[in-house]
Amino acid sequence: MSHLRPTATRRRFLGRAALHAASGLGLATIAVPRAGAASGGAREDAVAGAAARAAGRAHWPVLVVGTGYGGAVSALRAAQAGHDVLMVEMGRAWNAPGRDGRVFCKTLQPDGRAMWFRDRTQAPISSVFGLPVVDQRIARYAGVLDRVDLGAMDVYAGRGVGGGSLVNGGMAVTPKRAYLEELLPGVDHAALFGTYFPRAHAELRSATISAAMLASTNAYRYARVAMKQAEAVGLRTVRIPQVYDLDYLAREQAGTVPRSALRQEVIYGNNHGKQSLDHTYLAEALGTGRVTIQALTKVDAIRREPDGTWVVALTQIDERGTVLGRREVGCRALVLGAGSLGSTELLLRARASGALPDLPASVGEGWGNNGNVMAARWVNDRVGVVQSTMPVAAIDNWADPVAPSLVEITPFPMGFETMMVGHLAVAKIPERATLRVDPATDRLTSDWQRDGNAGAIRALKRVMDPMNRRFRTAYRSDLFGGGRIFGDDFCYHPLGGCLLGKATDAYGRIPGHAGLYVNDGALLPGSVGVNPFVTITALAERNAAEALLPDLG
Ligand code: FAE
Repeated sequence: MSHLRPTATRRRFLGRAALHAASGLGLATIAVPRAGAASGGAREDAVAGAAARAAGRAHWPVLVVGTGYGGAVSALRAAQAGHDVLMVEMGRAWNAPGRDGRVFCKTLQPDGRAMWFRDRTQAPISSVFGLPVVDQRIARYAGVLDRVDLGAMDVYAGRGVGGGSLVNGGMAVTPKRAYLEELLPGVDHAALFGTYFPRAHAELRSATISAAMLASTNAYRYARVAMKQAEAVGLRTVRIPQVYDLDYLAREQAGTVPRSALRQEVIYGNNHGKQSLDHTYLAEALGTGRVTIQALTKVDAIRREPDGTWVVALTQIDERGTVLGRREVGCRALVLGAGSLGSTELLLRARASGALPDLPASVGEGWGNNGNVMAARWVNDRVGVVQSTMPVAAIDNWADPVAPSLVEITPFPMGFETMMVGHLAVAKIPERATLRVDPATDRLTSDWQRDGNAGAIRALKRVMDPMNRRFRTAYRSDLFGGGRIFGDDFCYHPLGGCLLGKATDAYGRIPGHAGLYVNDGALLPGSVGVNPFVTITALAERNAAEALLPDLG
């Protein structure tokens, strides 16, 4: 077998098989066995191996923290260039079915699999028509969705092998080039848009729904109603790419395969159809035979030895949260892909503890919520009982000179006719906050202000008000608690904290800390104007190709 040069498809197949085998057996260490490789996962650098053995710890050429978009890209590209990679992920692998035969729990009847060590779910919507559709009692477990309290702003994040790709809405939107040029002046945008965005879309397997499918799929009636009303008031509507397999969705609609998008599944994971990272980048990375994923293992701290070796302190838990052990692992290159909050927190703690006192002063700065705000309208029209959870259409109001935004058309799949349509706005707002670790509570917090989203609300109102006026429809006030119309105190798109070209060089390297990289949403300055995972992926591809791989040699 070793004489074959595996194709990407074959690598993905091997990687998926390894994920299945490991999660079926309840193993936290996931790898495709490679002939001649050291057992137990630790594949040592020839030079650093002796020192690592003397220190009693494993040593890897490359260690990646987190298995989200940035981490997955970094691991795949390093492995393809011939480097052995350990990926450390605090969440579990999501591939083995539970006792009910499902990998992920039901959205409207959640259990411990729903949330990261909570006694109750904490869903974005607290009720509909006064029905408590969420916030149900659950067992404490290493569930797939986390809600991190940052003071005036809560942040949702995915936990598990695949990071945010496990829980997100799959919208794969390329930002406006002019806006990204404004945000990232030190980047070659011809290369980013000419090479790396297409590469990201291809690897993520995004596709745009055809006009015919959008027009004919019952489960997108809600999108058609909102598009028609938006167009009637002169707003521009667009179809947006998805990573959910649209062929699978068509088969769901035809009733020939088990339902996922048509069965209300999204924020607590999709049992079918979603081309999350464990089906794409991570499967391919594992399939190289050079990547080992250590799940249910958190990186608590990072430091550097005088000889330049990076050392991470790890805690491994089981799915119930029991600590199984703590240890240290060394590496030559340390890539932080723990997401905006995770990567920034590791750096803030390293600076505060004195482990890395010379980290740039700007670590923690430039954090934002990507102008996220949610609301819903009663649309006075039937929107359908069965609705696809995977949005494929939006109102593009970016040309608005007063309050630009992209307003996505989102479902409310309650299992009955609601006559309402949801909207998630991604608005251009200047508000940014600084992340810090609060010494009193020892928790990550921010100075985000409660009214920080006022501009995003204004942008969303400029889209929704004209439709309400024209169609005599109304905002819903029964979704976010307290009669509020806008869900403005939580976000899905945390960005920043370790900005490209400020806390790092133009490629995610931390200045003065050779071998330390940030390659995830922490690099982006609080806003990209669209849902961010394609941008995070494209930028990570660029940083891997133009900095990480040349540095690794
Ligand atoms: P991320 O995907 O968050 O991965 C970081 C990983 O690191 C996670 O698996 C963590 O568990 C892990 N981790 C963190 N700290 C540690 C540590 N100390 N030790 C070990 N592991 C650690 O980062 N974006 C879109 O573009 N389109 C959408 O439709 C969309 N919908 C969303 C819906 C929801 C409900 C949510 C929560 C997010 C959504 N997003 C969407 C946002 C998107 O998923 C997010 O921007 C990316 O996942 C961020 O990618 P990163 O690589 O930065």
